[in-house]
Amino acid sequence: MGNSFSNISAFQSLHIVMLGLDSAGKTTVLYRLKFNEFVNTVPTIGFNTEKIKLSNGTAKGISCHFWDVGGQEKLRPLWKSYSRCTDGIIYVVDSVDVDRLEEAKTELHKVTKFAENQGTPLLVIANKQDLPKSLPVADIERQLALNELTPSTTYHIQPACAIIGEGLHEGMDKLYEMIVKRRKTLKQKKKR
Ligand SMILES: Nc1nc2c(ncn2[C@@H]2O[C@H](COP(=O)(O)OP(=O)(O)OP(=O)(O)O)[C@@H](O)[C@H]2O)c(=O)[nH]1
Ligand SMILES: [Mg+2]
Repeated sequence: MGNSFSNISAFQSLHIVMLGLDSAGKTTVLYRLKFNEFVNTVPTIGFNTEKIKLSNGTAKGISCHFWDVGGQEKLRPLWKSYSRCTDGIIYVVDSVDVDRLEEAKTELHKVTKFAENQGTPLLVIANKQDLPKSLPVADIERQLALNELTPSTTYHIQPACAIIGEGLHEGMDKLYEMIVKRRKTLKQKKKR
């Protein structure tokens, strides 16, 4: 008997792009998921890519091909081509970097407006929740104006600490659920 997730085979790789401002913690998330340990990072010039088999939660056993693109301003023009036609977008936010939340919002809204990204499920990771001055998730959700994203965008915002990995598997489960739901909807539309 299959469960509601059975229509994505464990052998099929999901294509996931990870975006967000520089220093948000994208590469730390990537290597935490890959090696299940903290890896010290340097700013990404270009991108990192890893194939990762998820090891926990409802998405356990699902293979994902992650693309982690550098977030420095000069690299952001790359985001458009890397996010094109992916199964899911992860947007990592530094929960302490309050001064740049407006910038993070602008860049996120830009990405979700690209024609090729219409309807792509979005996981927002409110990272660095271990730090004492981290903003609560509800505040980040409001400041990023997630409810004003294009109506076709389904999203989940997940508090996390990439250093110890807290919240990452919960977030991936939610993203996976959204991807499965979207595939079902698209399949039903095709049948009609
Ligand atoms: N306290 C804390 N620090 C974190 C966390 N996640 C990442 N960091 C730190 O934040 C810094 C930037 O992390 P990176 O993963 O390199 O950030 P990035 O988003 O890949 O940055 P770019 O490659 O420049 O786009 C590093 O010093 C990390 O150790 C977290 O959850 N908590
Ligand atoms: Mg990086």
